[in-house]
Amino acid sequence: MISGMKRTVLAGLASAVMALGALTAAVPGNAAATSPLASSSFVSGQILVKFRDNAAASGVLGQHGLREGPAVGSTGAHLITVPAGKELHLVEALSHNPAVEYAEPDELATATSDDEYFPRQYALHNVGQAFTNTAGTKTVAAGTDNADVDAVEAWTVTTGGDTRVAIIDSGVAINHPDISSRVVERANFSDTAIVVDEDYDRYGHGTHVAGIVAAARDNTIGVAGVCPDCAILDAKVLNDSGSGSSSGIANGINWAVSKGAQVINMSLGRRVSSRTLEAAVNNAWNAGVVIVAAAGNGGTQAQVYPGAYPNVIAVAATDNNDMKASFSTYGKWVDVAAPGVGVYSTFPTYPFTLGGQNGRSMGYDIETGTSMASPIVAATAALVWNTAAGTSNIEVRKKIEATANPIKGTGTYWKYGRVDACKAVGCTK
Ligand SMILES: [Ca+2]
Ligand SMILES: [Ca+2]
Ligand SMILES: [Ca+2]
Repeated sequence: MISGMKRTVLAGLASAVMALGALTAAVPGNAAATSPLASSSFVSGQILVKFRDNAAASGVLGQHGLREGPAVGSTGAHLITVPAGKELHLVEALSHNPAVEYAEPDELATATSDDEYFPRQYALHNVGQAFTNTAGTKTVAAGTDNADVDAVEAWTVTTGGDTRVAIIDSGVAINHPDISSRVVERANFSDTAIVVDEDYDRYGHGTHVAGIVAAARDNTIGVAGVCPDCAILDAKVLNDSGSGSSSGIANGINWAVSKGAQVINMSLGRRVSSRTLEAAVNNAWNAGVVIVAAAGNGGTQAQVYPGAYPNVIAVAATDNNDMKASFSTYGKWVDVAAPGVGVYSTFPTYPFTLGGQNGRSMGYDIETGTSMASPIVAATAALVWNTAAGTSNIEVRKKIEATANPIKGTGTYWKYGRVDACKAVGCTK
């Protein structure tokens, strides 16, 4: 009877956990005509034009249905408002006019991050860019300016200061050039035997979640984490197929607390509550840890644990237009939202289960789910720990919830809004 119950528990958890990480249908698969590079490299809705004779400006612009705009300092160029999507077309047309010395897009040269895939990380910095997956076989259609958590702006205040974030998941790949160096401690509570290094994450989920939190920023390769100077505590509780037990997860939580975790992320869950899991969560909260978990991918209001426990921040998923993802679990019990559709991050550099299931590339690729939204919030909590509000887990949680952007659906799909890292750390935009 005991073993039978155990099997039931394991099966329930496995399906729920698989569902959190294994969604593909929500990523738009249609190839858009827009070149991802072109659309990601300049500011939408404006171009720069310098006239040979400013007296001709009004007439030339009028031919294209445009109006004069303000001078850009003493450069002689003017900033002209144009319809979004027409920037390159109008630059081309105006360049051929003899009265125009030059016309160019307003290129984005912000001090953001030189990481190869950073322009695809709309969750951190959304300029309305479209982008593809690593293989170039799927396009995520252009989103909306600033449907993001403003991580770049938040970094002007803090980049994390070695704050310890525990990733309770399928493990973090060893020897990954963009995330492994951020892992300060690791332990295995899953039923996977670790024989060689690759056994630490053959599923791929934990490596992706860890990269969302703390991938190395500004090292030219890969992606940048929301909290790029955070330290990762890698608690492997899920096996190669993404399933784990309540006892394993509880042990992972206890270990994380003992290792000084200030934030715990759990991109996992199931419909059935566990008194052991809840006790571990409450002990961690009482020890001062901020605890964040995925709301689930059921597309219903059904509560998922551990996210539904009062001491856990439950996170729903939005897309690059600040709309609720269709698959995201929602409801008044869900606390906040964060981007969770087509989120770029690290994957193992060797074959892994999610790669085969969802067609993801080795090294780096997109993944979709509330599993991807949760670590964005966990990383934001880690950033807040490095500010004046970082006096206790109560204050950090309060700051994240109070500064969330009340996007459409707030009050229905989630209580507080889509998390805003910039406002959470008190930066100015
Ligand atoms: Ca932004
Ligand atoms: Ca990087
Ligand atoms: Ca909760």
